[in-house]
Amino acid sequence: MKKALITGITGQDGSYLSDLLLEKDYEVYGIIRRSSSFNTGRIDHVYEDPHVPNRRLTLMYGDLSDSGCLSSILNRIQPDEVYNLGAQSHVRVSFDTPEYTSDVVGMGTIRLLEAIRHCGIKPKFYQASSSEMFGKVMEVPQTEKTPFYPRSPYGVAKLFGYWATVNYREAYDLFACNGILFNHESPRRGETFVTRKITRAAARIKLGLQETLYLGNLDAKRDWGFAKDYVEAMWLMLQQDRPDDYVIATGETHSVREFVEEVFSYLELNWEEHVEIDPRYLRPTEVDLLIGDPSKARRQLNWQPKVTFRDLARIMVDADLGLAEQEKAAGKRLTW
Ligand code: NAP
Ligand code: F7E
Repeated sequence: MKKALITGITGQDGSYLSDLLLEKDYEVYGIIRRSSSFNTGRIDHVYEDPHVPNRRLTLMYGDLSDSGCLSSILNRIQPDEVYNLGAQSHVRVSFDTPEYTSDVVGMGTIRLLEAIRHCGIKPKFYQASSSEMFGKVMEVPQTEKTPFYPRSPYGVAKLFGYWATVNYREAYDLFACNGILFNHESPRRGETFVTRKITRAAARIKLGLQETLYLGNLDAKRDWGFAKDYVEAMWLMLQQDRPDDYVIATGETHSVREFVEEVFSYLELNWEEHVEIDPRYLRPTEVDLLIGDPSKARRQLNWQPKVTFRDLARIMVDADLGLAEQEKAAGKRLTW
């Protein structure tokens, strides 16, 4: 039975990846942070679903800012595969906490790679690289060969992690891959990322729980896919004969305004009556346009996205309508 170690297991992607790996009969080990409130909401279903053998999921406390804990976890588990998904992943917040973001996202990757290098075996390594590294894009669409131009402390730190991964592959012959993933969303998406913020608010507006949605730049364009499709690409990268880097995207781009229109029209609401612009949500430097070219992943991994832009919006709205109905019945705000 293969063993996988996941940093960031409590996040959107960590939860979908652990579902996938458990289905594939892996023993899954996840690093979680100590928190003053519960932070395992996205993986609790593993323990509740009688069809999922939860004894194969083990959670351990740790942090990407603590090299000692990373080494001892690696030495103890001796995993076959390591997925580095842990991050302060919010771009806007990275302008408020640039040093912390760089430490966890950039240095955290080096700490984990060093722990791998010294753990006595050579696990395969997946690095959660990001389309934010393309930033002020030098080419449209973006491919594995497009030069980088990050526009935020988050993007800069991800670029450090990207190159660290390439360097450890070349210097130490590690099976290390960068997945350059474009934005991917789901009902498990954090509520402060724009798609979920929109679907969550629109569902609450529909049920009369909220009146207004405050947003920032409606003109930004993103290549949005479905998170469940994207974690499959992570796993596929580590099943190849050779380590490599891959763009994972849909090849389509839409503005934030288009996403708002899609969601509100599905709910038969007029978005212009509910959306207001709040400059607090603007960024000092913006990434205006992202659109990825996933043809290498299609060719070499036989991967392609299954969920369209419209279906993604609908999957998220349907889930958030369910949550809003529960909130209405409970008379208070809920998560999940
Ligand atoms: P997410 O929902 O924000 O999850 C981030 C995870 O990292 C959470 O489990 C979080 O723990 C953990 N974490 C935060 N700080 C940590 C630290 N100091 N040490 C250890 N773990 C820490 O992010 P996601 O959307 O699942 O994304 C997964 C990864 O892919 C991230 O690295 C992100 O930057 C990258 N990425 C995401 C996208 C996207 O569109 N989603 C695209 C490209 C790349 P808590 O639950 O305790 O906060
Ligand atoms: O913003 C605009 C905002 O925060 C998307 C992370 O997963 O994907 C994500 O980063 C766009 C931006 O995602 C609001 O200015 C307008 O142009 O949902 P987001 P992101 O910054 O693209 C990449 C690939 C990652 O790697 C990251 O980890 O939407 N926008 N109004 C807004 N954004 C937010 N959050 N909130 C607003 O009110």
